[in-house]
Amino acid sequence: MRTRVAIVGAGPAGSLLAHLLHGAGIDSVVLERRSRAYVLGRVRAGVLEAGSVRVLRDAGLAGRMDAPTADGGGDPHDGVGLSLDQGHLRIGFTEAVGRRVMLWGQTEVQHDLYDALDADGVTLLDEIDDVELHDLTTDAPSVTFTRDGATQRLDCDWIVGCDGSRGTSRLAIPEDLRRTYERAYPFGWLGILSETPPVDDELIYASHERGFALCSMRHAMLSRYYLQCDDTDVVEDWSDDRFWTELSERLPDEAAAALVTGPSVEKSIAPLRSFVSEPMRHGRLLLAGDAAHVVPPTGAKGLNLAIGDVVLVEAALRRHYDDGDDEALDRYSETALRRVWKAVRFSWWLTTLTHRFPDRDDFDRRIQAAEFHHLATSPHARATFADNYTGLPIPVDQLTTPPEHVTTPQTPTATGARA
Ligand code: RFL
Ligand code: PHB
Repeated sequence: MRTRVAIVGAGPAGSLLAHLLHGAGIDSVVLERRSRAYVLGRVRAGVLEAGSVRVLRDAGLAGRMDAPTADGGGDPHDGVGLSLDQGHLRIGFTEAVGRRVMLWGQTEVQHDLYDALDADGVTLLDEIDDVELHDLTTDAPSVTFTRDGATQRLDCDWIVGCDGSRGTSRLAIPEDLRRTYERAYPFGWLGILSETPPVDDELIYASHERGFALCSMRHAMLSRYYLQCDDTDVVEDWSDDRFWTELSERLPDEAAAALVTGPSVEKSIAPLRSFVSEPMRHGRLLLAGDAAHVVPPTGAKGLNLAIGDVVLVEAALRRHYDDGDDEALDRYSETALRRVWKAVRFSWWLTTLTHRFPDRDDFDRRIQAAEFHHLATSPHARATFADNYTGLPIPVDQLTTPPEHVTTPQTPTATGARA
Protein backbone atom coordinates (compact mmCIF):
# COMPACT_ATOMS: atom_id res chain seq x y z
CA MET A 1 0.00 0.00 0.00
CA ARG A 2 1.25 3.51 -0.76
CA THR A 3 0.12 7.00 0.17
CA ARG A 4 1.68 10.44 0.44
CA VAL A 5 0.96 10.95 4.15
CA ALA A 6 0.56 8.14 6.70
CA ILE A 7 -1.33 9.36 9.76
CA VAL A 8 -1.12 7.36 12.98
CA GLY A 9 -4.20 7.91 15.18
CA ALA A 10 -7.73 9.00 14.21
CA GLY A 11 -8.55 11.22 17.19
CA PRO A 12 -9.32 14.88 16.47
CA ALA A 13 -5.74 15.60 15.33
CA GLY A 14 -5.42 12.67 12.92
CA SER A 15 -8.91 12.85 11.44
CA LEU A 16 -8.84 16.63 11.03
CA LEU A 17 -5.46 16.40 9.31
CA ALA A 18 -6.72 13.74 6.87
CA HIS A 19 -9.73 15.92 6.04
CA LEU A 20 -7.65 19.10 5.53
CA LEU A 21 -5.13 17.22 3.37
CA HIS A 22 -7.98 15.81 1.29
CA GLY A 23 -9.18 19.39 0.73
CA ALA A 24 -5.66 20.28 -0.47
CA GLY A 25 -5.58 17.32 -2.87
CA ILE A 26 -3.01 15.39 -0.80
CA ASP A 27 -3.89 11.75 -0.19
CA SER A 28 -3.40 10.09 3.19
CA VAL A 29 -4.16 6.86 5.01
CA VAL A 30 -5.19 6.92 8.69
CA LEU A 31 -4.24 4.05 11.02
CA GLU A 32 -6.26 3.79 14.26
CA ARG A 33 -5.84 1.26 17.03
CA ARG A 34 -9.37 1.43 18.40
CA SER A 35 -12.75 0.62 16.86
CA ARG A 36 -14.93 3.33 15.34
CA ALA A 37 -17.49 2.91 18.15
CA TYR A 38 -14.80 3.37 20.80
CA VAL A 39 -13.36 6.52 19.22
CA LEU A 40 -16.85 8.01 18.77
CA GLY A 41 -17.86 7.15 22.33
CA ARG A 42 -15.05 8.95 24.21
CA VAL A 43 -16.23 11.87 26.35
CA ARG A 44 -13.57 14.54 26.65
CA ALA A 45 -13.20 18.22 25.86
CA GLY A 46 -15.98 20.76 25.71
CA VAL A 47 -14.56 24.18 24.86
CA LEU A 48 -13.43 25.34 21.40
CA GLU A 49 -11.32 28.47 21.08
CA ALA A 50 -12.38 31.12 18.56
CA GLY A 51 -9.57 30.04 16.21
CA SER A 52 -10.62 26.37 16.38
CA VAL A 53 -14.19 27.35 15.52
CA ARG A 54 -12.87 29.21 12.46
CA VAL A 55 -10.82 26.19 11.38
CA LEU A 56 -13.86 23.89 11.61
CA ARG A 57 -16.00 26.38 9.68
CA ASP A 58 -13.39 26.85 6.94
CA ALA A 59 -13.11 23.06 6.64
CA GLY A 60 -16.87 22.67 6.16
CA LEU A 61 -17.23 20.91 9.51
CA ALA A 62 -19.48 23.38 11.30
CA GLY A 63 -22.96 22.53 9.99
CA ARG A 64 -24.20 20.89 13.19
CA MET A 65 -22.14 23.15 15.47
CA ASP A 66 -23.65 26.28 13.92
CA ALA A 67 -27.25 25.02 14.17
CA PRO A 68 -29.30 26.97 16.74
CA THR A 69 -28.28 26.04 20.29
CA ALA A 70 -31.89 25.09 21.08
CA ASP A 71 -31.74 22.51 18.25
CA GLY A 72 -28.60 20.89 19.64
CA GLY A 73 -25.97 23.13 18.02
CA GLY A 74 -22.93 24.63 19.75
CA ASP A 75 -23.35 27.29 22.40
CA PRO A 76 -21.23 30.45 22.05
CA HIS A 77 -19.97 31.61 25.46
CA ASP A 78 -18.97 35.17 26.13
CA GLY A 79 -17.39 34.68 29.53
CA VAL A 80 -16.65 32.36 32.46
CA GLY A 81 -17.14 32.59 36.20
CA LEU A 82 -14.33 32.07 38.69
CA SER A 83 -14.93 31.62 42.39
CA LEU A 84 -12.67 31.49 45.40
CA ASP A 85 -14.59 30.23 48.43
CA GLN A 86 -17.61 32.58 48.48
CA GLY A 87 -16.08 35.26 46.24
CA HIS A 88 -17.27 35.15 42.62
CA LEU A 89 -16.11 37.04 39.57
CA ARG A 90 -16.97 36.96 35.89
CA ILE A 91 -14.48 37.40 33.09
CA GLY A 92 -16.20 38.69 29.95
CA PHE A 93 -14.45 37.80 26.71
CA THR A 94 -15.86 40.03 23.96
CA GLU A 95 -15.45 43.20 25.99
CA ALA A 96 -11.83 42.24 26.78
CA VAL A 97 -10.50 40.80 23.53
CA GLY A 98 -13.30 40.84 20.97
CA ARG A 99 -13.70 37.08 20.63
CA ARG A 100 -15.45 34.27 22.46
CA VAL A 101 -15.44 30.47 22.76
CA MET A 102 -17.87 27.75 21.66
CA LEU A 103 -19.20 24.99 23.91
CA TRP A 104 -19.23 22.02 21.55
CA GLY A 105 -18.16 18.63 22.77
CA GLN A 106 -15.17 16.77 21.40
CA THR A 107 -17.53 13.82 20.92
CA GLU A 108 -19.48 15.91 18.40
CA VAL A 109 -16.30 17.15 16.69
CA GLN A 110 -15.14 13.54 16.32
CA HIS A 111 -18.53 12.49 14.95
CA ASP A 112 -18.40 15.24 12.27
CA LEU A 113 -14.81 14.33 11.41
CA TYR A 114 -15.57 10.63 10.87
CA ASP A 115 -18.58 11.59 8.70
CA ALA A 116 -16.34 13.94 6.68
CA LEU A 117 -13.70 11.24 6.16
CA ASP A 118 -16.41 8.85 4.95
CA ALA A 119 -17.62 11.51 2.49
CA ASP A 120 -14.04 12.27 1.37
CA GLY A 121 -13.36 8.59 0.76
CA VAL A 122 -10.22 8.71 2.91
CA THR A 123 -8.90 5.26 3.86
CA LEU A 124 -9.13 4.83 7.64
CA LEU A 125 -7.95 1.44 8.86
CA ASP A 126 -9.15 0.85 12.40
CA GLU A 127 -8.47 -1.85 14.97
CA ILE A 128 -4.84 -2.05 13.83
CA ASP A 129 -1.96 -2.86 16.17
CA ASP A 130 1.82 -3.09 16.45
CA VAL A 131 2.53 0.14 14.55
CA GLU A 132 6.22 0.58 13.75
CA LEU A 133 7.78 3.51 11.90
CA HIS A 134 10.74 2.90 9.58
CA ASP A 135 13.43 4.86 7.70
CA LEU A 136 12.39 8.25 9.05
CA THR A 137 15.58 9.95 7.93
CA THR A 138 15.34 8.73 4.33
CA ASP A 139 13.06 9.90 1.49
CA ALA A 140 11.15 6.61 1.66
CA PRO A 141 9.73 6.12 5.16
CA SER A 142 7.15 3.43 5.85
CA VAL A 143 4.82 2.15 8.55
CA THR A 144 4.20 -1.50 9.35
CA PHE A 145 1.24 -2.68 11.43
CA THR A 146 -0.93 -5.71 11.99
CA ARG A 147 -4.60 -5.98 11.13
CA ASP A 148 -6.71 -9.12 11.51
CA GLY A 149 -3.53 -10.98 12.41
CA ALA A 150 -1.68 -10.07 9.18
CA THR A 151 1.28 -7.68 8.95
CA GLN A 152 0.87 -4.88 6.41
CA ARG A 153 3.19 -2.19 5.14
CA LEU A 154 2.32 1.37 4.17
CA ASP A 155 4.91 3.25 2.08
CA CYS A 156 4.67 7.02 2.20
CA ASP A 157 6.47 10.38 1.90
CA TRP A 158 5.64 11.62 5.40
CA ILE A 159 4.37 10.14 8.66
CA VAL A 160 2.35 12.26 11.08
CA GLY A 161 2.13 10.88 14.61
CA CYS A 162 -1.31 11.84 15.99
CA ASP A 163 -1.52 8.90 18.37
CA GLY A 164 -2.17 10.79 21.58
CA SER A 165 -0.35 10.84 24.90
CA ARG A 166 -0.03 7.05 25.11
CA GLY A 167 1.02 6.65 21.48
CA THR A 168 4.38 5.35 20.37
CA SER A 169 5.23 7.66 17.44
CA ARG A 170 7.26 10.09 19.50
CA LEU A 171 9.39 7.18 20.76
CA ALA A 172 10.58 6.70 17.16
CA ILE A 173 12.65 9.87 17.65
CA PRO A 174 16.03 8.64 18.94
CA GLU A 175 16.42 9.12 22.66
CA ASP A 176 19.49 11.33 22.35
CA LEU A 177 17.56 13.77 20.12
CA ARG A 178 14.38 13.82 22.22
CA ARG A 179 13.78 15.78 25.38
CA THR A 180 10.71 15.75 27.57
CA TYR A 181 9.53 18.29 30.10
CA GLU A 182 7.00 17.11 32.63
CA ARG A 183 5.02 18.29 35.66
CA ALA A 184 2.75 15.78 37.40
CA TYR A 185 0.08 17.22 39.69
CA PRO A 186 -0.75 15.38 42.91
CA PHE A 187 -4.45 14.99 42.09
CA GLY A 188 -6.88 13.96 39.35
CA TRP A 189 -10.22 15.11 37.92
CA LEU A 190 -13.34 13.09 38.49
CA GLY A 191 -15.86 13.96 35.76
CA ILE A 192 -19.53 13.13 35.39
CA LEU A 193 -22.17 13.73 32.77
CA SER A 194 -25.73 14.05 34.03
CA GLU A 195 -29.00 14.66 32.22
CA THR A 196 -29.82 17.72 34.31
CA PRO A 197 -29.93 21.43 33.46
CA PRO A 198 -26.55 23.19 33.97
CA VAL A 199 -26.23 25.11 37.21
CA ASP A 200 -25.47 28.35 35.32
CA ASP A 201 -25.45 29.73 31.76
CA GLU A 202 -21.66 30.00 31.91
CA LEU A 203 -18.86 27.75 33.15
CA ILE A 204 -17.80 28.13 36.78
CA TYR A 205 -14.21 27.35 37.82
CA ALA A 206 -14.43 27.06 41.61
CA SER A 207 -11.47 27.09 43.96
CA HIS A 208 -12.29 25.91 47.49
CA GLU A 209 -10.39 24.79 50.59
CA ARG A 210 -11.73 21.28 49.91
CA GLY A 211 -10.47 21.33 46.33
CA PHE A 212 -11.33 22.51 42.84
CA ALA A 213 -14.67 22.05 41.05
CA LEU A 214 -15.76 22.88 37.51
CA CYS A 215 -19.33 23.29 36.27
CA SER A 216 -19.62 22.85 32.51
CA MET A 217 -22.28 21.65 30.12
CA ARG A 218 -23.04 20.10 26.76
CA HIS A 219 -26.58 21.42 26.24
CA ALA A 220 -29.71 22.54 28.11
CA MET A 221 -30.33 19.09 29.60
CA LEU A 222 -26.79 17.70 29.79
CA SER A 223 -24.35 18.94 32.40
CA ARG A 224 -20.67 18.14 32.76
CA TYR A 225 -19.15 18.54 36.22
CA TYR A 226 -15.64 17.87 37.52
CA LEU A 227 -14.15 17.58 41.00
CA GLN A 228 -10.50 17.58 41.97
CA CYS A 229 -9.93 14.17 43.58
CA ASP A 230 -6.98 12.29 45.06
CA ASP A 231 -4.69 10.79 42.47
CA THR A 232 -5.25 7.40 44.11
CA ASP A 233 -9.08 7.57 43.91
CA VAL A 234 -11.00 5.18 41.67
CA VAL A 235 -14.47 5.73 40.21
CA GLU A 236 -15.95 3.18 42.65
CA ASP A 237 -14.97 5.50 45.55
CA TRP A 238 -17.43 8.07 44.26
CA SER A 239 -21.14 7.29 44.43
CA ASP A 240 -23.38 9.88 42.75
CA ASP A 241 -24.52 11.05 46.19
CA ARG A 242 -20.98 11.61 47.35
CA PHE A 243 -20.23 13.51 44.14
CA TRP A 244 -23.19 15.90 44.44
CA THR A 245 -22.61 16.54 48.14
CA GLU A 246 -18.96 17.37 47.54
CA LEU A 247 -19.75 19.56 44.53
CA SER A 248 -22.28 21.60 46.55
CA GLU A 249 -19.69 22.14 49.27
CA ARG A 250 -17.18 23.56 46.81
CA LEU A 251 -19.50 25.95 44.95
CA PRO A 252 -20.50 29.43 46.11
CA ASP A 253 -23.82 29.30 48.02
CA GLU A 254 -25.83 30.82 45.18
CA ALA A 255 -24.64 28.21 42.67
CA ALA A 256 -25.03 25.37 45.17
CA ALA A 257 -28.65 26.42 45.75
CA ALA A 258 -29.31 26.27 41.97
CA LEU A 259 -27.72 22.85 41.50
CA VAL A 260 -30.05 20.20 40.05
CA THR A 261 -28.79 16.69 40.73
CA GLY A 262 -29.61 13.39 39.02
CA PRO A 263 -28.04 10.07 38.12
CA SER A 264 -24.70 10.24 36.32
CA VAL A 265 -24.65 8.80 32.80
CA GLU A 266 -20.84 8.77 32.61
CA LYS A 267 -18.18 8.91 35.29
CA SER A 268 -14.42 8.82 34.84
CA ILE A 269 -11.18 9.92 36.48
CA ALA A 270 -8.30 11.54 34.59
CA PRO A 271 -4.84 12.22 36.04
CA LEU A 272 -3.46 15.72 35.56
CA ARG A 273 -0.08 16.46 34.07
CA SER A 274 1.81 18.86 31.85
CA PHE A 275 4.11 17.20 29.34
CA VAL A 276 6.00 18.40 26.28
CA SER A 277 8.21 16.26 24.04
CA GLU A 278 10.61 18.18 21.81
CA PRO A 279 11.23 18.38 18.90
CA MET A 280 7.95 17.87 17.04
CA ARG A 281 9.71 16.78 13.86
CA HIS A 282 12.39 14.21 13.13
CA GLY A 283 13.23 13.58 9.48
CA ARG A 284 10.01 12.52 7.76
CA LEU A 285 8.06 12.23 11.05
CA LEU A 286 5.94 15.11 12.35
CA LEU A 287 4.09 14.96 15.68
CA ALA A 288 0.77 16.70 16.34
CA GLY A 289 -1.60 17.00 19.31
CA ASP A 290 -1.36 14.96 22.50
CA ALA A 291 1.32 12.79 20.85
CA ALA A 292 3.73 15.67 21.54
CA HIS A 293 2.18 17.49 24.49
CA VAL A 294 -0.38 17.10 27.25
CA VAL A 295 -1.87 19.85 29.40
CA PRO A 296 -4.10 19.62 32.46
CA PRO A 297 -7.71 20.18 31.31
CA THR A 298 -8.08 23.29 33.49
CA GLY A 299 -7.40 25.70 30.61
CA ALA A 300 -9.46 23.68 28.07
CA LYS A 301 -6.47 23.71 25.75
CA GLY A 302 -5.70 20.11 24.68
CA LEU A 303 -8.11 19.76 21.77
CA ASN A 304 -7.40 23.31 20.66
CA LEU A 305 -3.65 22.70 20.60
CA ALA A 306 -4.24 19.58 18.51
CA ILE A 307 -6.26 21.65 16.02
CA GLY A 308 -3.54 24.34 15.91
CA ASP A 309 -0.75 21.81 15.26
CA VAL A 310 -2.72 20.18 12.47
CA VAL A 311 -3.36 23.50 10.73
CA LEU A 312 0.41 24.11 10.75
CA VAL A 313 1.21 20.58 9.50
CA GLU A 314 -1.30 20.89 6.65
CA ALA A 315 0.03 24.32 5.63
CA ALA A 316 3.63 23.03 5.66
CA LEU A 317 2.81 19.88 3.66
CA ARG A 318 0.77 21.90 1.13
CA ARG A 319 3.78 24.14 0.57
CA HIS A 320 5.97 21.07 0.10
CA TYR A 321 3.67 19.50 -2.50
CA ASP A 322 2.49 22.69 -4.26
CA ASP A 323 5.74 24.68 -4.35
CA GLY A 324 8.45 22.15 -3.59
CA ASP A 325 9.40 24.40 -0.69
CA ASP A 326 10.35 22.77 2.64
CA GLU A 327 11.02 25.91 4.65
CA ALA A 328 7.67 25.63 6.45
CA LEU A 329 8.31 21.97 7.28
CA ASP A 330 11.71 22.95 8.63
CA ARG A 331 10.10 25.60 10.87
CA TYR A 332 7.14 23.43 11.97
CA SER A 333 8.55 22.23 15.28
CA GLU A 334 9.76 25.59 16.60
CA THR A 335 6.61 27.39 15.36
CA ALA A 336 4.24 24.87 16.95
CA LEU A 337 6.23 24.69 20.18
CA ARG A 338 6.17 28.47 20.72
CA ARG A 339 2.35 28.30 20.79
CA VAL A 340 2.28 25.03 22.74
CA TRP A 341 4.38 26.41 25.58
CA LYS A 342 2.06 29.40 26.00
CA ALA A 343 -0.89 27.02 26.45
CA VAL A 344 1.20 24.86 28.80
CA ARG A 345 1.94 27.99 30.82
CA PHE A 346 -1.70 29.11 30.95
CA SER A 347 -2.98 25.64 31.88
CA TRP A 348 -0.35 25.30 34.62
CA TRP A 349 -1.12 28.80 35.92
CA LEU A 350 -4.91 28.24 36.06
CA THR A 351 -4.38 24.84 37.71
CA THR A 352 -2.10 26.43 40.31
CA LEU A 353 -4.57 29.27 40.91
CA THR A 354 -7.61 27.06 41.41
CA HIS A 355 -6.52 23.72 42.94
CA ARG A 356 -5.66 22.65 46.45
CA PHE A 357 -2.13 21.29 46.63
CA PRO A 358 -1.61 18.87 49.53
CA ASP A 359 1.92 20.09 50.25
CA ARG A 360 1.13 23.79 50.23
CA ASP A 361 0.35 26.09 53.10
CA ASP A 362 -1.38 29.35 54.01
CA PHE A 363 1.21 31.32 52.06
CA ASP A 364 0.10 29.63 48.84
CA ARG A 365 -3.56 30.21 49.67
CA ARG A 366 -2.80 33.92 50.19
CA ILE A 367 -1.08 34.01 46.79
CA GLN A 368 -4.15 32.42 45.21
CA ALA A 369 -6.36 35.02 46.91
CA ALA A 370 -4.11 37.86 45.69
CA GLU A 371 -4.21 36.52 42.13
CA PHE A 372 -7.97 36.21 42.31
CA HIS A 373 -8.32 39.76 43.67
CA HIS A 374 -6.08 41.04 40.89
CA LEU A 375 -8.39 39.42 38.31
CA ALA A 376 -11.42 40.89 40.07
CA THR A 377 -10.06 44.43 40.07
CA SER A 378 -7.83 44.75 37.00
CA PRO A 379 -9.25 44.88 33.47
CA HIS A 380 -5.71 44.19 32.24
CA ALA A 381 -5.53 40.96 34.22
CA ARG A 382 -8.94 39.92 32.90
CA ALA A 383 -7.89 40.77 29.34
CA THR A 384 -4.80 38.58 29.69
CA PHE A 385 -6.99 35.74 30.96
CA ALA A 386 -9.48 36.23 28.11
CA ASP A 387 -6.67 36.44 25.52
CA ASN A 388 -5.32 33.04 26.59
CA TYR A 389 -8.66 31.36 27.27
CA THR A 390 -10.28 32.30 23.96
CA GLY A 391 -7.09 31.24 22.19
CA LEU A 392 -3.85 32.71 20.88
CA PRO A 393 -3.52 32.90 17.08
CA ILE A 394 -2.48 29.83 15.09
CA PRO A 395 0.76 31.25 13.63
CA VAL A 396 0.64 29.92 10.05
CA ASP A 397 2.51 33.04 8.86
CA GLN A 398 5.42 32.22 11.21
CA LEU A 399 6.09 29.04 9.24
CA THR A 400 7.71 31.24 6.62
CA THR A 401 8.36 34.51 8.46
CA PRO A 402 9.69 33.98 11.97
CA PRO A 403 8.54 36.62 14.45
CA GLU A 404 10.90 39.55 14.95
CA HIS A 405 12.21 40.54 18.37
CA VAL A 406 11.54 37.08 19.74
CA THR A 407 14.39 34.92 20.78
CA THR A 408 13.52 31.31 21.25
CA PRO A 409 15.21 30.09 24.41
CA GLN A 410 17.83 27.49 23.72
CA THR A 411 16.92 24.08 25.03
CA PRO A 412 18.80 23.87 28.32
CA THR A 413 21.05 20.86 28.52
CA ALA A 414 21.22 20.51 32.28
CA THR A 415 17.47 20.34 33.04
CA GLY A 416 14.53 18.38 31.71
CA ALA A 417 14.49 14.64 32.03
CA ARG A 418 14.87 12.42 29.01
CA ALA A 419 11.84 10.22 28.13
P1 RFL B 1 -6.36 11.62 21.07
O1 RFL B 1 -7.74 12.19 21.11
O2 RFL B 1 -5.87 10.92 22.26
O3 RFL B 1 -6.31 10.64 19.81
C1 RFL B 1 -5.23 9.79 19.60
C2 RFL B 1 -5.71 8.60 18.78
O4 RFL B 1 -4.62 7.74 18.51
C3 RFL B 1 -5.01 6.40 18.76
N1 RFL B 1 -3.79 5.63 19.05
C4 RFL B 1 -3.19 4.83 18.14
N2 RFL B 1 -3.51 4.49 16.89
C5 RFL B 1 -2.69 3.63 16.23
N3 RFL B 1 -1.56 3.08 16.81
C6 RFL B 1 -1.21 3.40 18.06
N4 RFL B 1 -0.09 2.88 18.60
C7 RFL B 1 -2.04 4.30 18.79
N5 RFL B 1 -1.99 4.81 20.04
C8 RFL B 1 -3.06 5.62 20.17
C9 RFL B 1 -5.98 6.50 19.91
O5 RFL B 1 -6.85 5.37 19.98
C10 RFL B 1 -6.73 7.79 19.56
O6 RFL B 1 -7.85 7.54 18.75
O7 RFL B 1 -5.28 12.74 20.68
P2 RFL B 1 -5.43 14.03 19.74
O8 RFL B 1 -6.07 13.67 18.43
O9 RFL B 1 -4.10 14.67 19.76
O10 RFL B 1 -6.48 14.98 20.48
C11 RFL B 1 -6.17 15.52 21.74
C12 RFL B 1 -7.45 15.72 22.58
O11 RFL B 1 -8.20 14.51 22.55
C13 RFL B 1 -7.14 16.11 24.03
O12 RFL B 1 -6.10 17.06 24.05
C14 RFL B 1 -8.37 16.71 24.74
O13 RFL B 1 -9.37 15.74 24.93
C15 RFL B 1 -7.96 17.30 26.09
N6 RFL B 1 -9.11 17.83 26.86
C16 RFL B 1 -9.64 19.08 26.56
N7 RFL B 1 -9.15 19.79 25.52
C17 RFL B 1 -9.73 20.99 25.19
O14 RFL B 1 -9.25 21.63 24.24
N8 RFL B 1 -10.81 21.52 25.87
C18 RFL B 1 -11.35 20.86 26.92
O15 RFL B 1 -12.35 21.34 27.44
C19 RFL B 1 -10.75 19.61 27.32
N9 RFL B 1 -11.26 18.91 28.34
C20 RFL B 1 -9.67 17.10 27.90
C21 RFL B 1 -10.76 17.68 28.63
C22 RFL B 1 -9.20 15.84 28.23
C23 RFL B 1 -9.78 15.16 29.29
N10 RFL B 1 -9.27 13.88 29.58
C24 RFL B 1 -10.04 12.71 29.50
C25 RFL B 1 -7.83 13.72 29.71
C26 RFL B 1 -11.34 17.02 29.68
C27 RFL B 1 -10.83 15.76 30.05
C28 RFL B 1 -11.45 15.08 31.24
C1 PHB C 1 -15.72 20.26 29.58
O1 PHB C 1 -16.82 20.78 29.34
O2 PHB C 1 -15.52 19.04 29.47
C2 PHB C 1 -14.58 21.12 30.00
C3 PHB C 1 -14.76 22.50 30.03
C4 PHB C 1 -13.71 23.31 30.44
C5 PHB C 1 -12.52 22.74 30.82
C6 PHB C 1 -12.34 21.36 30.79
C7 PHB C 1 -13.39 20.54 30.38
O3 PHB C 1 -11.51 23.54 31.26
